[in-house]
Amino acid sequence: MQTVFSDRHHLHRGTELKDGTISPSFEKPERADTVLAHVRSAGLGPVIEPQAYDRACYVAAHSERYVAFLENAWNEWRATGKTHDALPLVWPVRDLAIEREPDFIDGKLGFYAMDAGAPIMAGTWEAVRSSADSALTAMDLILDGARSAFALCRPPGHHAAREYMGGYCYLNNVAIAAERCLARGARRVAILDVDFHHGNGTQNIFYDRADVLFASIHGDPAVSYPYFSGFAREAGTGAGIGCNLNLPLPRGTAWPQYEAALASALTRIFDYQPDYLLISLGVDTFEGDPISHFKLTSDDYLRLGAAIAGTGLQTLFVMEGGYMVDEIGINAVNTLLGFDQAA
Ligand code: OKP
Ligand code: ZN
Repeated sequence: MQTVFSDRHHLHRGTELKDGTISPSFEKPERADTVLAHVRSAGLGPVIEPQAYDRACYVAAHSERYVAFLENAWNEWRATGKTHDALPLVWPVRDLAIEREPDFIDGKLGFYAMDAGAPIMAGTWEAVRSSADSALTAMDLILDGARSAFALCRPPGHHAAREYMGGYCYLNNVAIAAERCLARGARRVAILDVDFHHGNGTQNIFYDRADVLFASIHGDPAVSYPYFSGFAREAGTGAGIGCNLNLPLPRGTAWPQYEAALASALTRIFDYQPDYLLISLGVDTFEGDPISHFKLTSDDYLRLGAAIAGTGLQTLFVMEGGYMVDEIGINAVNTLLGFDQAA
């Protein structure tokens, strides 16, 4: 299968508040470079650069004013004299006003963020665009007939909602790709999110829609980030009732229990009869991941890929999380090899 990758992800190298200090983010450039190295050494297939897409493709999944915020945030921050990463520190929770976008950048950052986990610096927008463009380019390969494609996206996207960033995510790459499918004539699209963390952003974007099925297997939000989304009772709203499937699993989940959840997600996807399958491929379900709590092994990712291939659907893989840098290349590529061998 072909991989779409842009070097421009290097323009984004964020920091993270942890243990009382600012240090380099777990979501670092070496992640994507390691995956690329394994794509090459495993001989997965050609690696190509993304095409440039119109911002209307991003606005399909996000609000116009949110995309404008992302484009302008660094310049507005720099205009206040600051040179370090922009981070929000105040949020409009519960009874506070959410009707009005603040005029000043400090307020805008909180208005358009769910947490302090999505820093903005000089190169962030350029990197974020290249990541979304990689998903769009890989999607177009599939829409033009390929059985599968791999969008090696960085930064990731599945925590980014219609109108907020968070959890290392800015534009929701898989949602933007799903909208591309529909714009190019698909009737129904299924998204399966196998990242350890619930894809709250993807759920948010499609929650009231019947043309996109969102299924996610993730750490129980009672004890895992993002805490406020991902519960089993969240099944969709309005026309989208029944088109959102959350399968939260306990800390310590290993392959046997994971496989059972995967089987029920794949059955639901098969019954939905989508035209295309999109995978939010996070490999932070690995036993050694520094910020997650499942116990999958490197061989389990071969089984994951094979199970996904069993649907028989044309499938786009979109890179999300995975933080054990030495292993994420092996585990991501094992998923793709497992798919290819079973397809
Ligand atoms: C992203 B993905 C707040 C950040 C807390 C966020 C984890 C995001 C995971 N300071 N940690 O789903 O792999
Ligand atoms: Zn994750």
